[in-house]
Amino acid sequence: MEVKKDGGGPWSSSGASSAPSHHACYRSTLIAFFFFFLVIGVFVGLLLAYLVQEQHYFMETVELRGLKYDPVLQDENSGYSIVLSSVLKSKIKNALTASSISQHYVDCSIVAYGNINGDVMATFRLVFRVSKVQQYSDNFVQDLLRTGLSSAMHGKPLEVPDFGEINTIVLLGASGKSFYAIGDEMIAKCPDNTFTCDNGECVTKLNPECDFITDCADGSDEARCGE
Ligand SMILES: [Ca+2]
Repeated sequence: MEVKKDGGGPWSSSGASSAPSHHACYRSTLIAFFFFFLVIGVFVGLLLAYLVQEQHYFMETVELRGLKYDPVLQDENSGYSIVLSSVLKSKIKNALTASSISQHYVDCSIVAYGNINGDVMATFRLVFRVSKVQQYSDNFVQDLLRTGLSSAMHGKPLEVPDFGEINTIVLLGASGKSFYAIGDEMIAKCPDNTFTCDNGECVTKLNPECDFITDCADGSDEARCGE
């Protein structure tokens, strides 16, 4: 009993003398708690921004040079439409699942087929699942497609069994002023009246070189202007 009293002495005496500071102590504890929860809140917010993923859609249009257009493509149950869609989807899927963002790729669906100078034009929708903080730009997705499709074609035509082959895939730019030609090295080059960027992009604007406006996604049209 006495030991306990002695032991408690210093503690209880200091506690008694600081009775007015009880409020200050209480307040600082409150403030500490407030900041603690604030930090936790910010942390959880950031974590959610990283973890919560949402779907992002990209629409891309390609010209399939060498593959003859047929109106039956408008019927999605026709053999031509089914075969071509499956070829395109599998090539696009392979291109994207082999890339750095494979775990974010969700799906590709063919939205429409059209006729461009007698060849097939296809519009497809890509779906990615990404967090709010890592949204992709159109250029980024086009770059992935270009690299993936180039390696899928391997400089050779892409076969569409029973219906023909695709010599060159022209990836039309989202901006409409530039595009990529992918495929056979000999055929898949930019048309004569366009400018070829280092990354293979074709710019349709007249004289894009050294006009102080970046026209190529890689900036190569403005890169060698001081020389
Ligand atoms: Ca330029």
